[in-house]
Amino acid sequence: MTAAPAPDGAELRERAAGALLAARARTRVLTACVDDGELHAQHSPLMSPLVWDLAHIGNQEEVWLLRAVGGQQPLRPEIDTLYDAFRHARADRPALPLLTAPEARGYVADVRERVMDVLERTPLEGAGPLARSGFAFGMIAQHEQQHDETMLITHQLRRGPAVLTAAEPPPAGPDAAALPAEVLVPGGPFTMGTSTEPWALDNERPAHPRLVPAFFIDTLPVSNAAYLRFVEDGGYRERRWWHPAGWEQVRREELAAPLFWRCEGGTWVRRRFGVTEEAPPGEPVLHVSWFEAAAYAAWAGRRLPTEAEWEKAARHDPSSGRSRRYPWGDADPTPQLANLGQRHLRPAPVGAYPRGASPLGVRQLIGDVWEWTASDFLPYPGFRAFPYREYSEVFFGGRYKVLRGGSFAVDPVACRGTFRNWDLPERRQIFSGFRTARDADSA
Ligand code: AVJ
Ligand code: FE
Repeated sequence: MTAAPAPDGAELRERAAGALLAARARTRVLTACVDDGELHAQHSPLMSPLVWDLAHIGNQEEVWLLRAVGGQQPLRPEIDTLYDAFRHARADRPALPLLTAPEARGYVADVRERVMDVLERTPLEGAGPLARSGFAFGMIAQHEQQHDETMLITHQLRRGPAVLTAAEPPPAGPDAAALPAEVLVPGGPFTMGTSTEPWALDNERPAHPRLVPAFFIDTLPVSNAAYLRFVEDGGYRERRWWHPAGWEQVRREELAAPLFWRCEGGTWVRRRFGVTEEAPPGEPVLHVSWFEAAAYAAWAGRRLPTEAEWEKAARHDPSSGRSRRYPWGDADPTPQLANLGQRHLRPAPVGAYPRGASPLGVRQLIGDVWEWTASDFLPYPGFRAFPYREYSEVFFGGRYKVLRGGSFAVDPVACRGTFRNWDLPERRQIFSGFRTARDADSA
């Protein structure tokens, strides 16, 4: 790591307070732009009603910051099981006796007020493992931001006119058309994961060496235009491109294009936050499953990058041999470097954010779209569940595929070069896209 001075207690406290405040500002936008009745509606069986996410955010904050860190008694012990994600499947949550929207707002505000007192009084330097460096506060800010992305997915699934708006993302860089299609990442070891990033979650730890043979990776995420060639080449009608379970899904659900796409008089249009528009050719393809991403890659004579390849492309600095926090270096993301934080409600065109490129020139690894990798979600060597098994450990084992890099919908606090997301290979409501790779020795 660079020799930045370790932050002192006041700075850690300020960072934690800022992260909590930013998360709440976004939560407020996402839960205030529809009327309270609609907060109870279920827009898809894959998602909770927004009012569940809202109170769940407050409940997790109460459990970890008021009870575990602050040593306080439960405010409302009777609601814990309602907001335990492992107790009730998402599809069943609308039928629960949930807090009403005003009750949920009151609850999260009450929790937050008390949390700010706990933050004032908790020493963050030299504290126990939960509070050290503000970890528990950072974890809860990340949790809220993760649910803010989840709630944005619910908004995307919601029918009816648009209620959310945002500025357009920047265009592709002037050099975009001249970029090489792929970049060679030399073979050799690199450091994967982290033992030093203070708010990194358990599954990103510890830092460990990985040997990654030379490979080529796409300079840019796969665009709608490229994906459309697969669609129009009959990709969804040819079994040979598909994983058997993916092919079964294509047949069962009669899939022919990414989620939210529809063919209207020979033109593909897609619905995006209540607006129907032609899928912009230059934008990264969005709302594809792992099965679709892998099928496209097979059709293109390529494959998905492994998780280790993705992280090496994003973090390895060939000149120093060091793994950095982000593709551009160790500095925190800014609006000039990556499309994050729901500033824009869509990915930027492929080739945008030239300043965010990796040393080898790979672009848009952070932000825009979550990128499916070939890899199953598994623990790193030396993994220790912290602070609770249900954050990561119960998802290990091979049912879930890893996504990397974050989308336009995720806040910087929950996105970094080491951050690992995961989902089932059939899921397509998430803000997922991909890029492809190939072995360096494959002609
Ligand atoms: C890391 C995005 C898969 O939303 O299921 C939220 C994050 N964990 N509450 C999810 C999470 C507990 C998690 N993902
Ligand atoms: Fe949660």
